[in-house]
Amino acid sequence: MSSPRKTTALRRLIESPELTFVIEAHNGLSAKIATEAGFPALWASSLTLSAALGVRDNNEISWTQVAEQVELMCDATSVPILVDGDSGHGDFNIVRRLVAKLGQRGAAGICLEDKLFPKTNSFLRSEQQPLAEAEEFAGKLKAAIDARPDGDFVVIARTEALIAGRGMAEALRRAEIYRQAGVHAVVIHSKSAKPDEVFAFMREWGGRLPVVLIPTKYHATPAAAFRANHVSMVIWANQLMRGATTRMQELAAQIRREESIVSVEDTIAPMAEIFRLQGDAELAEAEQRYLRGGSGGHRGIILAATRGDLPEALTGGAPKALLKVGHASILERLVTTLRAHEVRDLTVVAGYKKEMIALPGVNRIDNDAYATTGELASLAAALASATGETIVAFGDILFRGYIAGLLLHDGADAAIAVDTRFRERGGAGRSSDFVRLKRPPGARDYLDDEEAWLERVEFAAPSEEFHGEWIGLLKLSARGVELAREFVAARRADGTLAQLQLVDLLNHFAGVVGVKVHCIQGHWTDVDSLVDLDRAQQF
Ligand code: SPV
Ligand code: MG
Repeated sequence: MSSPRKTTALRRLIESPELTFVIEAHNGLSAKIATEAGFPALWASSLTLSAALGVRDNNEISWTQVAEQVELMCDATSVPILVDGDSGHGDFNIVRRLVAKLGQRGAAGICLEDKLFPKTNSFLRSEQQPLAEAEEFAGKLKAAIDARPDGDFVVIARTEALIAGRGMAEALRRAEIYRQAGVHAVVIHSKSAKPDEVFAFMREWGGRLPVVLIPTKYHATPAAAFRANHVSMVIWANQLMRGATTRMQELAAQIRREESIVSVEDTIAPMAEIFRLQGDAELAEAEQRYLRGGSGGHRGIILAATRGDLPEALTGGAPKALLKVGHASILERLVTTLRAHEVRDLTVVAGYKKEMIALPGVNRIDNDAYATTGELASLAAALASATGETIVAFGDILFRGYIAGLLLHDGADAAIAVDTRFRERGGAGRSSDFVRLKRPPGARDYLDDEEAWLERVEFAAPSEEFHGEWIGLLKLSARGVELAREFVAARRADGTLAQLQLVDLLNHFAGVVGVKVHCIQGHWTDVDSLVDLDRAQQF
């Protein structure tokens, strides 16, 4: 069954005996967010549309600008949009054009208020707001109804009589005149902190037409009270804009103060979420359809074949990558982090208890010789089918998402992340993959604005000769993948593949194409020991 037209959908919501909640949106992004939250219709608010554009709610944006914004919002959502038409942006003739054009651009209805043009927001200098003469305003409503692009396009009349201090009798008189003009519903607007006056209106009105409320000021009213008073629709008219404003103010101040984005990075929507909301997945799919060889996203390989050295009691006989850190396993966390950075085609190389490794949408390749081979043999298994840019991660590491981003945005054929604060990591006498850089670090730590290149990496105890610790994350460009494949083939041929690790590949790359190093300071952990596990739980 095809879904009804948006106009029909809005009309059904208005006329249904059920209470409908509608929320404000002010651009395509907020329209998508509100739709995903489940709102069955949206309010294109004059206040928030104008605020989003940095101007006042005094008809400072023209009706054609409103129509442009509304069109983008309609494109962004599958639910109907009720447009705040203010006082109509002019006389009956302008109202006709406004309604026709909004309809052409995908709006499902309009709400017109009985003020003059230009109008002022209802909560500013309310008592001084001049009202239109009711009969003349009724003419605009009739013009709107006659100009509708289809018979279900909703026309709602809003009376500002209570806002302007003209009293209940005047509000009722006006609402009745507008009903007789043929509208589908009325809005009774109020600036009272309590719903008493709008509910008094409801009782006097007696259900002659559906009633819509905008409880910005009487915001504490529970939903049950709206239902008990037979309200048809409640519009939350500005909350998304106000929430976004608060968060933007906090973020801007924090970033300015800290001169860094490192502490905000994980508190804001990942880039991948923005891309998702923009509908990039559809474009990637269209590229596959319309562009020869089109590709979407990066590839990722997670090496999780070995058993590791943690006691069996801890791993419960499961592979180390399945160890729970908080509510999710290390592997699940890795997959989530990589996916947030557009790593779509993910392969886990499994070995020990391989059948336990099963994650939705993640490929598994086995290295059945995991007990007698090293990391390079596991990588070789996955490289056999890999093409294009690929990120490789050890299956026992956790890192902040931005680190994957650093590597994926680097054009080098091989790029790794190296922690220059490795001396602060516990475990005296521990061994790890320590790194020497081609150019020794300066007085301050290496920061990521200085280019750094790998001289060599070795599994060793920490010492003065090293500048950092490789965290177990490597990005290879498409050419890097080819070079790695060649290296693997040569080592297979000379019989050394089984004994080699990823550091051997890195040292080979350092000699032939160079390995770009991104220096970080903490923000990661691996799980090699009980100490590490404890650290990971706190991570
Ligand atoms: C709007 O959201 O623009 C409205 C409601 O018209 S109010 O701000 O209360 O006037
Ligand atoms: Mg408005």
